[in-house]
Amino acid sequence: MLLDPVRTGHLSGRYHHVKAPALSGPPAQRNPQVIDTVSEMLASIQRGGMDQVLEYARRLDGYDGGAIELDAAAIEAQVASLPAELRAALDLGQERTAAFARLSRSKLADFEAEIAPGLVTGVRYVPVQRVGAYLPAGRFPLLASAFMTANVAKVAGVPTVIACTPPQPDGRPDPAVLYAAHISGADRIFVLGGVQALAAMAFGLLGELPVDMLVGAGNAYVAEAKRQLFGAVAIDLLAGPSEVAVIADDAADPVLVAADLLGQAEHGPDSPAALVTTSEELARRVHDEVERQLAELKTRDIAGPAWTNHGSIIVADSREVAVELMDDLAPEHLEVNTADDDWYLDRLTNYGSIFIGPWSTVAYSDKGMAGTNHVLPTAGGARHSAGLSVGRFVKPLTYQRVSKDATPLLADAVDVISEYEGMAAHRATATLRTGLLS
Ligand code: HSO
Ligand code: ZN
Repeated sequence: MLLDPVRTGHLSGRYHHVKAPALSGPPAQRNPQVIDTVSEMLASIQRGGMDQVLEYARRLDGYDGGAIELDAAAIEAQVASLPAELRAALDLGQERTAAFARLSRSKLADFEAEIAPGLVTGVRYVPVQRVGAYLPAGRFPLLASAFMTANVAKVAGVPTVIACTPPQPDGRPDPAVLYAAHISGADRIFVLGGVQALAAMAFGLLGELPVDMLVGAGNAYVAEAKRQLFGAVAIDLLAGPSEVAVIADDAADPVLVAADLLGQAEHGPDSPAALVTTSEELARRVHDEVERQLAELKTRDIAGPAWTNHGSIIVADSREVAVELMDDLAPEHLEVNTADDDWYLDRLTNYGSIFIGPWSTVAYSDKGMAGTNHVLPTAGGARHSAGLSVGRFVKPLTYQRVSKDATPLLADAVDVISEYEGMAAHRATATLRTGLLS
C-alpha cells in the first residue's frame, strides 16, 4: 500500500510521513519459476488425469494411497477431538456469515418490466452450478475461510460445492478446517492440496463434472493456478498479502489503533499496514505503541518485518486530504476511528470492507463473527472491485419477450443500424419479421 504519485501528486505538501515503509517501489513481480511450474503441472494433469493428481500429491504432500474423499464417518472421527468451545465459536461464525449472505441474497430480486409497449424484459438470478472451494492450512489455518467461500456458495443455491484442503504432515487435514468445511455444507470434501487440487476440481477429476468457479486463497502456486485456470473457470479474486489501514484522529485510543495495525501485519512479512491521521500527536503515540506491542507479540517475527518494511504512518493536513490519501491506498480492510466517523463513511469510496468506530475491528470479520465476507480485494483492487459475496455465485440472467405489436419498434431500428454496419444477415432477421406484419 504505497501512495501513487500520479494520483496523489496534487496533494504534495499537504501530508507527511511519520513512518514510511522501508521497502518502496512496485510489489514483487510474479515469479517466473512459479508460473512455469504451475503451467507444467496443469498440462500434465490435463494429460494424465487423476493418476497424475495423485502422483503430485505423493511427491508434494506425502500421499501414500487410500481414499482422498472423506465420508460422513471419517469427518466425524477426525473432528471428534476438537474442543467444544472451538466448535461453538465456529458454529457462530458459520451462522452469522450465512445470515448476512441470506439477507444479501434476498435483496437480489428477480424482476420483469415492460420497458416499452409490448417489450417485456427481466432478470432471473440463477446460481452457478458447481463451485470448488480451496481451503488452505498453511502458516495459519484460517478457519472462517470455509464460511466465506463454501457456505456462501451454498446460501446462494449452488447445487454442488466441492471443498479441498491439504493434508498435514500426518496425512490428515487440519481437523478444525475440516469441521468448518463440514458445517459450511460442502457437498464433498477431499484431502488434496495445492495446484493438483485446483486442477482436479477444474478438470472434473473428482467424480463430478468440472467446476464452473474456483474460490479460496492459498500460496503463490495456488494463486498462479487460479490465474492460469481463469477463463475456463471463474475465480473469486487473486488475493495478495492481507492489508489494513486506519483513519484516526485525536479521539482514537493509540493502543487500539496499534493493536489493529499489528492484527493484520501478522498475516505475513509482506502485509502492509497504514495509519492516516489528522493528528500529529496520535501519529507519534501510535508509532511508539506499535513498537511496544511488537516487543511482546508472539508473532513478532512476522509482524515485525511486515511493519518495518510495509508499515506507514501518514499525517494529513485535513480530513479531506485524509480521505483522498485513503482512497488512493484503497485498502483491503479500513478502520475509521474518529470523532466524525459518519463524515468519513459518507466520503470514502475505495476499500474492501470498512470497520466503523473503536469497537469494530477487522478480526471480527476475519473470523466470521461480523457476518461480512473476508475475501476482499488487495493491492489496490478495491479501486475497481468489491470482495466476494453471495451475488458472485448467482448470475443475473436477462430475458426478453417481444410481442408482435412491438415488432416495428425494434425491427425498424435494427434494420437501419444493421444496414449501416453491413450486416445483412442481422438485418434480415428484423426485416423478415416486419414483412410478416403486412
Ligand atoms: N484477513 C484475512 C482473513 C483472515 N484473517 C482470517 C484471519 N483469519 C483476509 O481478509
Ligand atoms: Zn486477517
